[in-house]
Amino acid sequence: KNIYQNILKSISAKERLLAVLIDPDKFSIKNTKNFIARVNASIITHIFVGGSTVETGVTNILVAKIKKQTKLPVILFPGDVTQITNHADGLLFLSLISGRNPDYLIGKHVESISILRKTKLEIISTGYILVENGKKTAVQRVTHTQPMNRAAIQNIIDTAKAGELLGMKWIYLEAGSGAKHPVTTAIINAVKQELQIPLIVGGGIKSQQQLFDAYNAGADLVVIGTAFENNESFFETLK
Ligand code: 1GP
Repeated sequence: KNIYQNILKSISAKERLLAVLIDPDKFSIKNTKNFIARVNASIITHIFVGGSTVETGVTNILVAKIKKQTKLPVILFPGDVTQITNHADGLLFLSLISGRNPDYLIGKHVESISILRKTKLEIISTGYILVENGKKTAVQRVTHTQPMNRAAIQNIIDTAKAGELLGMKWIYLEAGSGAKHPVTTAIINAVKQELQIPLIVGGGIKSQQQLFDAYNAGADLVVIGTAFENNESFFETLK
């Protein structure tokens, strides 16, 4: 437990954090043992589980199976209330502050409380900012919101800062799963300079170079999903 406090400690010790994102919708549950063994042997520090569209009940079974194979913190990254399970350690309580859809700003959160009350999950308030990446993403489709223009850097900075001032524990700059272009280093750098809270970056990061670029620009925690799904040897290439 104490996921967030441990993250703050790691960041002050200048450690770089890396989360693998497992999307239950794209993941074969039979592969869990083998996949998590590779995660355990890699530089990955956190496991995120979630997706934009996941069949009800699948996340619960998958997370229980993952927890049996690893000591790494397992954190839900839910696209919907149905993905909440007490088998995980924590939950990103995501408010999509780049969009103007009340359901994803506060509505789903209110809906989730009766479920969260029955869990012991560590809830981590997260300002979630979708940045345009060159193609339409699942987040955009499901939430009916527009991503932020990648050229409008000041607007992205101001959105992140507003999230911090609302009391969010960290900001997640998201290009979307399978993004053509990751969030640019210029955006990461500009947002990082403005924030006192940690910065998560994800979406479209497929190489060690892109990972380093994100860290060097100021990302505290990077999230990678697709590159691990498509190429399991990617685990070994990261050092
Ligand atoms: C998506 O940021 C995550 O929510 C990870 O994206 O699948 O492109 O690595 P990728």
